[in-house]
Amino acid sequence: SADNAGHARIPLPRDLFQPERINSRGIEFGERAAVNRLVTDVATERVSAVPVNYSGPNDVNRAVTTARDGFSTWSRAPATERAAALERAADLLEQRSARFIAWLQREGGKTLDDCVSEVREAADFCRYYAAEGRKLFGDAQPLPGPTGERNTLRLRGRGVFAAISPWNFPLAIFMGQVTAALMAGNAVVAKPAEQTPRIAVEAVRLLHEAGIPVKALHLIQGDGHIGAALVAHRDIAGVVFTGSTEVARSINRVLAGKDGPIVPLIAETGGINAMIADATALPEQVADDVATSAFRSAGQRCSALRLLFVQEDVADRIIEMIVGAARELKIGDPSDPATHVGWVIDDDARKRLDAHIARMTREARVHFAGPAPSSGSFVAPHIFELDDARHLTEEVFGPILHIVRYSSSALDGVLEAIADSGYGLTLGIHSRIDDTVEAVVDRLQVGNVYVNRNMIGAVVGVQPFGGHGLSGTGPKAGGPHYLTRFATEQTVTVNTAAAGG
Ligand code: TXE
Repeated sequence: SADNAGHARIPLPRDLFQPERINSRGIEFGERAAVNRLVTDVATERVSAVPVNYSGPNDVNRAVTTARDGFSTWSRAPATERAAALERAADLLEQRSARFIAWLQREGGKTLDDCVSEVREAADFCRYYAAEGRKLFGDAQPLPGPTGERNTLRLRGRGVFAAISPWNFPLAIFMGQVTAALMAGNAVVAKPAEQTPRIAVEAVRLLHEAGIPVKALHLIQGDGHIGAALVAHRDIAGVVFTGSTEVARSINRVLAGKDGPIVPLIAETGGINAMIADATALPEQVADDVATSAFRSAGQRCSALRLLFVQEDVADRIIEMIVGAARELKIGDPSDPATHVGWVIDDDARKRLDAHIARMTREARVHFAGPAPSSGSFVAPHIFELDDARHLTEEVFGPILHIVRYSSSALDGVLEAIADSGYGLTLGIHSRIDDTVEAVVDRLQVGNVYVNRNMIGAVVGVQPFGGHGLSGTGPKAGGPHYLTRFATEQTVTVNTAAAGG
């Protein structure tokens, strides 16, 4: 389980509860009436309403049209200049980390550890894409060719990118999408999740301050309707989306139905992530890694473990130890440094998870049902045992672990069940038999595989992250191929003979 030692309770910035209109300064738009979003100050438990002006279709149109204008200048800025702006953004993020941590706690209900690592990840994205971008978007690459001509290849921005992000990493994913698109020379209209609007406002202000031209980066606010309107706009040249598989599909349909250019979609979506523990696994380590992978961040990570396959010879012992590890987790106020499991994002999420727990309690064997504070959007860790993995058909985005036993001769069936889900995001294997590990890695088309460790880890530039199939289109965020998908390639062939040498 996570170790929260060493963090102090971070005071909330004084202006945090000042109601603020999000359409100030012409940067962020909001033609429609303010929608009040209830947020809880974790320190005082005071609930207040923050007015957030949702954008309307005119705002979308104005943002995209202005961004198109911004694109013509920004796309011509030297790559070094674009990279320098991202590096300044990383510095500013670090200088203001306390403020961002407070916002992440307040809007996202995240624990201190999670907030600290999220701010770091956001800064890592800025620096990584800046460094990659300097290499990729510098001078045109000379290509070999016949004498009498000169061939070069260069990468250029596509135009205006729509960036649509989820609430579970409202700073890191938001910044990752936006900075990648900008580094590649695009202008961006970003739409954050409706659950976490203010973090996005802070992030956009910071990027403008770091040197991204106001015209090249716009923020609109609202729910899926406004996201759909953005995607449908005729001048959108690309879409980067992170969220549910269902919404990615609906974006695909909108793009497919549009007249005009073919618009690429870069999508990172969910998963029913599995872990396999065989009889050679180290039980203590499995228990610790399972508890971290399934329950940390209240299970609200796309990489989180949902389905553990444990070989029957060791199942009783391992399950008992996992229950022991789950019992140790402290659930409650995310601003308390001792807390391991904070809120789930909102009451709708809590209700959906409670309904799943009720169904599992009827249909499966209950190994653990943790206690949760009676008020607030809390969902306690739960552990269920199913007799067939196929009973879990959709991603359950919360601190709920499902376990299935398998016999030593049935590993093939386990791999089939995992493959049949159609998802391919993360996979854990605990085994000390190299051949087993190799065979599993080889058989399954899964984006990120974690061997003999927990499934938390998508360190930028170290563990590029993203999945296959129902889990997304690739390329991997924080990896060396990511920026290229935000760009078009241009080959220039010059007849050097005609030019006279
Ligand atoms: O997603 P939603 P959520 C996944 C995670 C889970 C989901 C949770 O696995 O499935 O994200 O995030 C907007 N047209 N990942 O609940 O509902 C919506 O307003 C256009 C995967 O936020 O799909 C929000 O801004 N936009 C992951 C965004 O889409 C629409 C990492 C996402 O909303 C829309 C993190 C529409 N029709 C989370 N409808 C990975 N694989 O890396 C909604 N939206």
